[in-house]
Amino acid sequence: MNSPPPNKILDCNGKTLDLSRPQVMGVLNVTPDSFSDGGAFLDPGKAVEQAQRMVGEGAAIIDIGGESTRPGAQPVPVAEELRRVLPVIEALQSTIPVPVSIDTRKPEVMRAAVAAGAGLINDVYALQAQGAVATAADLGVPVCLMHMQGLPETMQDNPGYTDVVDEVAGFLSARAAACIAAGIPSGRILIDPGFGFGKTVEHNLQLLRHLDRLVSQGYPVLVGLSRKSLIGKVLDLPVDNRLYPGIALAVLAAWQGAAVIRCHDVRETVEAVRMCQAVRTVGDGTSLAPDP
Ligand code: YH5
Repeated sequence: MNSPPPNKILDCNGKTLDLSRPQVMGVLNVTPDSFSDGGAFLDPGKAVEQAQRMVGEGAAIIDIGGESTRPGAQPVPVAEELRRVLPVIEALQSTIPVPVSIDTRKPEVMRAAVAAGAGLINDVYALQAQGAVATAADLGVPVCLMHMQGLPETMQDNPGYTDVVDEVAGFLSARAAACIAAGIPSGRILIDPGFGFGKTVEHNLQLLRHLDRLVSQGYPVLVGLSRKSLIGKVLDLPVDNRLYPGIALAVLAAWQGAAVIRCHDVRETVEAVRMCQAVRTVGDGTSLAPDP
């Protein structure tokens, strides 16, 4: 019998993220204007409670962002972003066993967040801000590079691609190459097609339909589909009623080999992704499925 491939364990500032099987990233918003939680977790005590609940439900990493990427959202000054995220990261560092990822584009926030214990940099600007690549290289934590067309203010105005899958794949491999050139080891890079960031419904569906092409680039692929407008647009559902279709999309991503599923509804997503993985791996010696 063939032995399974070696475990892909990422060192996230002393905590581990095991990417030998698909994992769930729980979203913790600490912005007062976030899309779907309405700033409910601005209080660090509440944020910690919510993060602990998500870990109990099976989240392997918790994502914290202090700046909204909502179209038209006001830019947040560094000091305000730090005020939002640092108390939460500090509190979580000692209370949860899983890594915290910091969703930011600002090198100053990356530095302070990692000093406070954050273990992964999740940058929807793919480290394109001045000094961001060098900072991430210096900090030595894994990075997630996301694709976005345009900027949040205008990205949904008229997104256009000749071939969305080719263009997103090309952008991500170029950003990965820039990171490697700056000294970030390839084993510390994750890539993300950026669902909803400068894409029409059709673009988003194409990217998910062909996610295996991104997976075949060799970097772990992270996807964020949970509660997003593409679900609202396909099914005409408000943000509060997007759980089941969001699970369907998470399964389609995991089925094609996505490594990390970023979501708000951790318990449901973990169950779905584990079930999906049981089917994917049946017979290979790593399966969770019971023996016949
Ligand atoms: C992502 O895909 N997304 S913030 C609109 C919604 C609901 C949720 C209208 N940060 C991603 O979650 N980081 C965000 O309903 C992300 N990948 C990575 N790596 C947007 C969001 C959301 C937007």
